[in-house]
Amino acid sequence: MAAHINPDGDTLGSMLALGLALTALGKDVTLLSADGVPPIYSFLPGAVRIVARTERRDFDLAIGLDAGDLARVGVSADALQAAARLIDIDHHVTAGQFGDVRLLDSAASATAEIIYDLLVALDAPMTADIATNLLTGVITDTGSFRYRSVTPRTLLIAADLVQAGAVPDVIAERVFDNKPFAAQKILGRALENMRRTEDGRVVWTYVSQADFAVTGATDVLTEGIVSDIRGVRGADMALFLRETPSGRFRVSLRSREPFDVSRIAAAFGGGGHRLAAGCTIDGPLASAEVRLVDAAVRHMDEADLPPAEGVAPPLAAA
Ligand SMILES: [Mn+2]
Repeated sequence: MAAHINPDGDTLGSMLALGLALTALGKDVTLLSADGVPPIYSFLPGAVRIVARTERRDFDLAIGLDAGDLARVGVSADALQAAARLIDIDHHVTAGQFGDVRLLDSAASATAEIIYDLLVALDAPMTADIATNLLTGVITDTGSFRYRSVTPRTLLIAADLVQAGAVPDVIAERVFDNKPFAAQKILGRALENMRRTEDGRVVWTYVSQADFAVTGATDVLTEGIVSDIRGVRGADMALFLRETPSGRFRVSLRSREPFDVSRIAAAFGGGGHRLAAGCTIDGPLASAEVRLVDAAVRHMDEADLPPAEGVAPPLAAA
């Protein structure tokens, strides 16, 4: 079975939980993650069994987890497609769904919730190791139970996983309080460079190649910064630009409802979801900022007229 590229806690936790359960049921299981296991997830029980690729093409069954579409499992896509049967398990219900069997549930806060249901249905024993993997998936995909996707069911499942031996503070410490020094230093640069529109509704920042050089950070270590930026009071949209060695800018966009950053990203050849999207834009910085912020302000003005039905007015900037 395979996780998606640039793996997160949900895809890895879901794969490991199902992998451990199927192994306990006597199955010969291969665990694939094209981009390996990020250091913050190396504590997940069973993580040492994950390999980046396989030459085997003789699998009876293949499972893609949390992937959105088959291409997102990366190099292992071939091995999955060669299997006698392919299953897609996901809480992203997208146009890219694949496989002979599809276990898709957009009401699940994480793929880990679906795996939990599956293990209950299989009557598989809920060990502490399996529970730790599943709870990590739920915690990371719900922003520690802060997102709108969290339902009473999410919390009931989490309670059961803790009952089974998962320890929330251990997971939190390994995942959240485990940042490389350089990641905190590049965050400092991003906070230093932060700007906002006069009304405060669009906040943006950048890090330059010089910032990367001085801090020793790489692009991967900037993950999460855009969400910190969006946490500014009164901000409905956050934009984060990172300069590439060729002088272009990778951009991450985040918004609150009713604003749809995927439309702004699409205007620059990128894509994503309503509240989280990305694109790449030509430099230099000053012109990239102007074009992006203009597009963001225009989108907000359009979204404000007429006000979307059933949506609470944005909080007033204080
Ligand atoms: Mn997920």
